[in-house]
Amino acid sequence: VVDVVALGESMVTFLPSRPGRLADVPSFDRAIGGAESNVACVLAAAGHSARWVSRVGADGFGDHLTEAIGSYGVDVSAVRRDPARPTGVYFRTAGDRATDAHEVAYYRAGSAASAMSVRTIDLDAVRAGRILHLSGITAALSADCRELMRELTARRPGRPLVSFDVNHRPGLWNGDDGPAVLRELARGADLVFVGEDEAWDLGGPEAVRAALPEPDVLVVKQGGTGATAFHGPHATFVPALTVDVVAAVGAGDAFAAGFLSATLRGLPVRDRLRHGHLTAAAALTVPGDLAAPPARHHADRLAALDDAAWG
Ligand code: KDG
Repeated sequence: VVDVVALGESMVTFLPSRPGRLADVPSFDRAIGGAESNVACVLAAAGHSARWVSRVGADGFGDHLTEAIGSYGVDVSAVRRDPARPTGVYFRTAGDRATDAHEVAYYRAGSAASAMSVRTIDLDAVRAGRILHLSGITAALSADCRELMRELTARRPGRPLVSFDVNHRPGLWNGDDGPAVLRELARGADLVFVGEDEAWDLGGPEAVRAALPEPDVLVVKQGGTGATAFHGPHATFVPALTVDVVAAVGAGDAFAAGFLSATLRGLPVRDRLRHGHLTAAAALTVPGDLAAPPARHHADRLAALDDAAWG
């Protein structure tokens, strides 16, 4: 049994060669992005078995994505090629370090991944892990993708532990049905990650918990402040590490990967949060989405430091 299966769209990502407005940046460096494959890559780099399931075009960018993600040790055998649709790509600006305000230009409408559906995805391959990791981005891609997400978050006996990162991307949703769909999907998950800023103005972490009683664990990420895990009657807060942020992109995925790695290892909730922060710190200090996670023995030693060291 594979440890984690992640399903979602990945894109070839173009990172700016210098700061500035999209209108002014003269050239870009190729990288890879995709919230769910980021999680799979970091988990594989951390020594877990991980599979990424998706669709890409039968084009050079599709080759690059599958090869690059495969090079992390992620199983890409269930990724399908679509001869009729392209691989999605996106461009981003470096953004402002203090506010992380950056421009993103997606070229993904009608992409191969937007044709993911209950008919075009190998559902057995998707359900073969101990954990299935999904994100709200997929639900925004097409009606077929939304149906697939509903199928994968339906509560059925024997399903894997379903992990869901809300990842509300307002620019991908037509109209304002995003929050309602995301809440519905979150209710079908066992473990939910949500950024405090995307917690739908429900009045803070406690109110979000009240609105989402079903998931066993709800993790509210509070940016540079820390993260709170709500589990049963408990709320566990762990402050974030203070790092010199280069780019916040990918940090949420790295946090989820660190938390999931510690979950797979049966560590207590406090240590799951600490491993999330340690893995996120690595991603925060590189320009792209992906950074090597800290080696397990180092991370374990840092996670075991006393509360004073953790702020
Ligand atoms: O979490 C990082 C992702 O936002 C990035 O890789 C692109 O998946 C992406 C998306 O749809 O925004």
